[in-house]
Amino acid sequence: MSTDKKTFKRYTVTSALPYANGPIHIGHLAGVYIPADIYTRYLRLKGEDVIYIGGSDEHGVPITIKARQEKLTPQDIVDKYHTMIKDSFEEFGIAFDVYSRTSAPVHHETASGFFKTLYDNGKFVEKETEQYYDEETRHFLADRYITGTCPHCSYEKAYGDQCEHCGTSLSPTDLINPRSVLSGNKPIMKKTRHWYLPLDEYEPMLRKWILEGHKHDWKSNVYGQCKSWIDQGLQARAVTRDLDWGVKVPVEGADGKVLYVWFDAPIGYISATREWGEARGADWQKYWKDPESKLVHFIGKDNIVFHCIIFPVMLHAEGSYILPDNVPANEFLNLEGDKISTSRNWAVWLHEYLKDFPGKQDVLRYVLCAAAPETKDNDFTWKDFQARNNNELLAIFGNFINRTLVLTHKYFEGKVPEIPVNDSLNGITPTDKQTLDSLAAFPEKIMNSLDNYRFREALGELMNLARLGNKYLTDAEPWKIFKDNPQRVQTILNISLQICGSLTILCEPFLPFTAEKLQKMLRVGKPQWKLAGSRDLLKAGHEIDVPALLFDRIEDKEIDDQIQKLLQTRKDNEQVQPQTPLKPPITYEDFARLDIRTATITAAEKVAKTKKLLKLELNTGLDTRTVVSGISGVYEPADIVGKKVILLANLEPKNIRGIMSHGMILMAEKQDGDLSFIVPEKEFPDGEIIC
Ligand code: B3M
Ligand code: ZN
Repeated sequence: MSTDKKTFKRYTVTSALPYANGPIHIGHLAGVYIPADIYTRYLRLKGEDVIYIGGSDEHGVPITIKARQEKLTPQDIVDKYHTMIKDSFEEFGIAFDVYSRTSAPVHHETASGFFKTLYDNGKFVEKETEQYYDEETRHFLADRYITGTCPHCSYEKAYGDQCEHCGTSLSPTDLINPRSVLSGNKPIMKKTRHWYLPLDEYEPMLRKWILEGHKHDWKSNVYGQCKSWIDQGLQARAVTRDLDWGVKVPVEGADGKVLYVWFDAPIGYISATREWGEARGADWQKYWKDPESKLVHFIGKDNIVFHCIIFPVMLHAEGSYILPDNVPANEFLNLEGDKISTSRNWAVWLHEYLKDFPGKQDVLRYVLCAAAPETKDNDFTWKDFQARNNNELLAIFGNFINRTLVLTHKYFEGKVPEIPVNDSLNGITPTDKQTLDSLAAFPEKIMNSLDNYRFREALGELMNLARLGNKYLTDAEPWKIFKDNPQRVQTILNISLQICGSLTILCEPFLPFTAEKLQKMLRVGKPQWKLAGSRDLLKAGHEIDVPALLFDRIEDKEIDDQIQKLLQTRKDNEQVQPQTPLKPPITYEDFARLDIRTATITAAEKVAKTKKLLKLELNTGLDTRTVVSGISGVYEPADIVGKKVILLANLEPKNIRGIMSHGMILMAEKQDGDLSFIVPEKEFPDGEIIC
């Protein structure tokens, strides 16, 4: 990360606009909203001019599909989820300056105006192409309205814009065996006219801006994705769609067409800023147009191309906007070892958490920041949640504060004791000095981590400060010496209180609810970053309030309940999995005609120019033979040599891609396309009969 300190006058911080077609879950929080909230709270503490923008993304095919499923209008869907998302963010302490929505009139006007400017300035290319069309429902099938087999990984439920199995971004025409999501029918091709943003024309600008300009300060996952997109060659991208839900294309002859959701959604950041500014008579434009404003987009890794390439090209083409200074995208969070999935209900939903753990916002904020998927995918488990609460927040942070405050009341009637300068020990010992010096160094360390978007590291340092306090107090043992040397205890508690004071300030971005409780307990006002590390917050004689516990123990029962809930979800999912219907009965004679045997794979290689096929050499006990099997992608050739398999040995030979295949390996296949060899449970020689 770069250390050069370009200074900015103000900050414009955005976090991805969640689709208003479902509630928020821990994956969203860990990836996007918690880091963005920490960052903006930190900047506010430092007294910076910062605006934190959020809102709901209310257009796009996911919304209209959900509306169809629930037999509601798209507006009903977005109204329901926008309110739910907005309320749960608020309760969770995600402190947006504005939380808007893309169905708002101000957004339609802003997005439409933006398109019009680019259109009038000749920035688009107009093209007539043939696109998939569902004759029965009379819809063009863009993006998620079309599904089929992914040409890269053979996943059968890939969408027209992306394969969620391998992550590749797709066009509808890439899909093998495409089908309409609306009717299940095979689509036809039909002519349509659209506007394209010629990304290829901006390649030199992107190379200079990202590949040269941000090589050192952007995260390597973000930089790497951008580089690979640019190196692969950029193509013109359609920014309009044949749909009726969205921002109407403001051009004559464009009836029935709306802006592509990824064209309008990022403009939502601008509309929300405008809404914020207009509501309070503030100049909102400087947050987007003054080069001394720093624009930072917090997003998940699946949104990188839109925020680093497409939106910047739009902003650049428009001409009056700044480009993002950084796009600190996170990887994904898993839950109990499994990918979070809305459709499988495999998630911890924010609104449910808030109900199940009232008043414990900071615990989840803490755990999700401590385990944030900053550099790689990470896993959330309920056991880890419990351990981090009980062993870290409670045992280290809460315990230190509590002990210090209780002792201050016990020995000094709740008043910050003075460090005596004239006693025999001369007030401050080398350990005291070392502790105060360490304390003074913490704000800088935390600041450095936060400035470089390393939130886990920053939180780790915050906890180290609490550890420092805990150790200092434990080693000093004021309770043992008060009787004989109350003056020494004055120093010990003064220093411990200074650490409490700094924790109160420094924890605010991470644990805002705790910070508020601490401010009340210490009777200090709104925290200011510049006081952290110093001894100016709690002067001698300042009276503090009686302490209350900051964190409660989380018992096994609460965790077991959550785990049970997930196990139930897993069971439900297994039950609703549509099972392949039973085939018609066969006779024993039919079965007996199959020659099925044990065999061993002795060699394996990929079949050139195919995605799924492996050429295998098998030892069957009777002979050695070649079998071509569609297991590439699931198994690597090197991993399966030596594996015992079950072979249908008398299947008539077949020429597959120029290779004669003599038989078929029996596999178990899951609904999602995952495959597994079937193996005898005991050691078995080759050529034994399966009967
Ligand atoms: N709604 C995609 C998502 O939730 C999208 C983000 C828009 S940010 C402008 O992944
Ligand atoms: Zn795929």
